Amino acid sequence: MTVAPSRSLRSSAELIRAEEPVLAHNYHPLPVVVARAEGAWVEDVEGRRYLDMLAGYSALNFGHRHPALIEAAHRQLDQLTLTSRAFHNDRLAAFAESVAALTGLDMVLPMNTGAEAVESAVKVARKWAYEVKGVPADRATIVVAADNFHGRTTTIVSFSTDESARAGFGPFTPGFRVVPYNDLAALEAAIDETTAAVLIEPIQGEAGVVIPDDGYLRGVRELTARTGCLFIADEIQSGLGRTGRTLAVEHEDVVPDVVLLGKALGGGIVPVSAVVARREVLQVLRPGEHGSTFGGNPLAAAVGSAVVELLETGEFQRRAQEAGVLLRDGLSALVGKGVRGFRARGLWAGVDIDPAIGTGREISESLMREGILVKDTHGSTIRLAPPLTITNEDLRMALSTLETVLRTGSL
Ligand code: IF1
Repeated sequence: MTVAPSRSLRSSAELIRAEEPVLAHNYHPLPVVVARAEGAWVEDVEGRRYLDMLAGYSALNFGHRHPALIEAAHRQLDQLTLTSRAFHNDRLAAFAESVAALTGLDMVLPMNTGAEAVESAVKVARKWAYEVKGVPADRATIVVAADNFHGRTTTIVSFSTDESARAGFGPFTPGFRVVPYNDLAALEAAIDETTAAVLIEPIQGEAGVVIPDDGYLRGVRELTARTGCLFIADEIQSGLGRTGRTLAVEHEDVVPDVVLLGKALGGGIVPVSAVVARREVLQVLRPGEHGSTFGGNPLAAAVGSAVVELLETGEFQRRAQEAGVLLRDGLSALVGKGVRGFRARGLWAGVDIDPAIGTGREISESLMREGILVKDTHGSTIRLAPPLTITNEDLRMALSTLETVLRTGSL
C-alpha cells in the first residue's frame, strides 16, 4: 500500500502565523512554506512549485532527495543510526578513507556542522602550533580575512567583521588577526612566529561570492609554507562540486594543509562535516581531547560515503562547469539591464542588482512570486547557487525570470 504523502492540516499562512510566538526570530524567511521537494524543485503546502536557486546554501548540491543518497540513508536507518565513538561502527573507516582520498589529504576528523569543523580546526591548529611549531603556550594566533563567514559560534564571530554577526555576543575569543581578503602583502605582514594558521574561504560566500585574484590562493600556499604555519581552506560552501571542481582550491592547483568540509557532505539529509588534514596536523589529537556525540555516526558516514561516491565520477563537477557557462552568459546579458555586475564560478554567482530597482530582499520576493527561490546576501546582492543537477532548461527559465523581474520591476 503506498502511503499518501502526509499533507499539512494548516495552510502556509496559518503555519507562518503559528511560528511567530514560539520560534526564535533569528531568520526572516521568505513567506513560502515548503512541504515537498525533489531535484531542483520544491513545492509549498498549497502545491505551488518553485525552482530552488539557493540549494540550502550549497548543502543541496545533488538536489533535493537524490535517489542514491536517500537509498543510502534508508538502508542505514534500517540497520544502525548511532553508537557514539565510544565504540567503532562499521561505516566510519570507509567514510574516512573516501574523504581523505577525495581531498588528497591523510586524516579525517568527522564532525556535524560547518561551525563545528571550523571550531575543531581552530583547536587543532593551536595545539599543532604549541606541540609541533613550538609557539609558547596560549600565544597562538590565527590570521583570517575581513568579510569572512565561518559560522555562528562565539569564537567564530569573535573574528567576524560583520557587526550584525557579533553585536551583543561578547566577550570575544582572542588570538585572531584580520587582514583584507585577496591581499598577500597584508597577509604576510600579519604572520609572525606566533601564527598557527591562515584560515580563509577560497571564495567568500556570504560576502557575495567574492573570487580572489588568480594567484592569491597559490600565494597563500607559498606564504604559509615559507613561514611554517597552516593553510586552512574553508570549503564548507565552496567545495564538493559547487565551483566546477571537487574543491575550489583546485582552480589554482593548491593543496592546503587542512580542508574543512560540510553542507553538501551530508547530501542535504543529515549534518555531516569534517576536518581533513595532513597526518602531522590531526595526530596532535589524542583520546579524550576532542569529541562530539554525533561526530562520525554511522548514518552520517553512510550518507557521506554515498556523497563522496557521487563526486568520484566527476560528473557533478563537469556539470557545474558546463552549466556555469550558461549561467555566466545569461548574467552577462543582464549587465546594464538591472545587473550592475556579478561574480561567478561554476554554478555559483553573486549578482549585484541596481539598488534603484530594489533591495536584495525585494528582488528575492519578486522572484518568489514568479516561482524562483533565491536568497539575498547583503544590500542588493543576490546569491545564485542551484543544485548542480539543475537542467539547462530550468536554468534558462530562472535567468529569463530574473530578466523579466529586473525589466518590469515587478516589485
Ligand atoms: C546561517 C552562507 C551564511 C559557511 C562557511 C562555515 C559555515 C558556513 C564558508 C558554517 C555556513 C550558512 C550558515 C547559515 C547561512 C549560510 C551562510 F554563507 F552560506 F550564505 F550565513 F553566511 N563556513 N553558512 O558558509 O556552517 O555551521 O552553518 O553548518 O548561519 O544563516 P554551519
